[in-house]
Amino acid sequence: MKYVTITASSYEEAKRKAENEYGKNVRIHSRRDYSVGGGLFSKKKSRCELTLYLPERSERAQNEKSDEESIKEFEKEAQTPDPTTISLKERLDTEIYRGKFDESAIEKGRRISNALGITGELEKEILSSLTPDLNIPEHYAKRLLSLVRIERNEQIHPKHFLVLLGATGSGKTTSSFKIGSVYKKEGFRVAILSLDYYRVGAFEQSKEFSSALSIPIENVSSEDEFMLMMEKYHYFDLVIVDTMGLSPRDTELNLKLGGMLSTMDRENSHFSLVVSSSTKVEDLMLQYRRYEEFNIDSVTPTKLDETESIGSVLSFSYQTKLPLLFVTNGQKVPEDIAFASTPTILEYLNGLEMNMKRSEGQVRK
Ligand SMILES: Nc1nc2c(ncn2[C@@H]2O[C@H](COP(=O)(O)OP(=O)(O)OP(=O)(O)O)[C@@H](O)[C@H]2O)c(=O)[nH]1
Ligand SMILES: [Mg+2]
Repeated sequence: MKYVTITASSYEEAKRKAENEYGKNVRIHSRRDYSVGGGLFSKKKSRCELTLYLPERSERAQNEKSDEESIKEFEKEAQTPDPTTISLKERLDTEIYRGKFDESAIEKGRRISNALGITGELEKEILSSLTPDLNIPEHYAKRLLSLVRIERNEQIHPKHFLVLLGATGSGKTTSSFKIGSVYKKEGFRVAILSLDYYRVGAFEQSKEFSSALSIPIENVSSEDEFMLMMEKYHYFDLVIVDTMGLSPRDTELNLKLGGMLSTMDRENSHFSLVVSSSTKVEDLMLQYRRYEEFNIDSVTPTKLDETESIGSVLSFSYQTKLPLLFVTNGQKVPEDIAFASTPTILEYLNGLEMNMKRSEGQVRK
């Protein structure tokens, strides 16, 4: 018996060389994957070294069948599994093992994720695209931005009704006036219907915004009134519906909100979930589940000025497949709002140094 080694740029190439040289039934004893080069001016090259076991002629004849079997067995072990049948994490681990990624690239990526608060599926998707030859922060940012979904169509051509839902204090009322002003400036006729009737003082505050911004507001407390008001503002371009925060305890109130919203023409309505940006992903998911039955269409993150990074909202948006509609970044009504956009998001990816041009369209301060 005899051992020889064959080296090539990939396993497949090495195996092909071995078979050309020693015949189809060549027996692979072991395999080693490694990289060479990778200095300042050259990329790393991957190599695969196969050690072959060459039986003596007589032994080879006897073992012909078992050679074939052992090759098959080896191949089963050595090949990367079918990517469609394994999880992202397994694929990443396997590809690190095979030398396609090096661990330092992934480690750098993980550090960026931690700094930005990017987690879950979004993080895995970004990390799986990192290779050592890339400028990691720049590639991270580009990949991240390419995965963020933005509700452009609704921004430009809003449906007749825009319903703002979300936890108590998330910023629904202030956002409804901010959004109303954005479209009013574009020449839209805008009205607000407030379903926040039950709280003392809530409507008074809204009335003040209403007269300051010349956006009519109506207080609605029953399904009949709601239908009447939808009819009254039928000829307006945009009717924003400001709702009360669902209460985990007050089921009667929740049913009432559900009842009123169920009277809406869903085809002409867009439902956006208003969330505070400083909320953890797990808590955002809880909020989402509470409102899931309403078939939410988008997410509007608020209070960007109060958070270090927009990461948890982006992870949430990716996980739930909810595109971003607006973002708000301050208490000033109507100024502190912008359409969600790539430049706006870039502005809030603190800690990420990028060679990316920050273009116009940032959140107005
Ligand atoms: N810093 C900051 N504060 C905000 C922002 N948006 C809203 N707020 C503040 O958050 C508080 C709650 O805002 P509201 O608009 O009343 O929230 P809401 O969702 O209507 O609250 P409920 O009606 O009680 O459910 C107010 O003090 C707002 O000024 C923002 O973008 N940044
Ligand atoms: Mg409110």
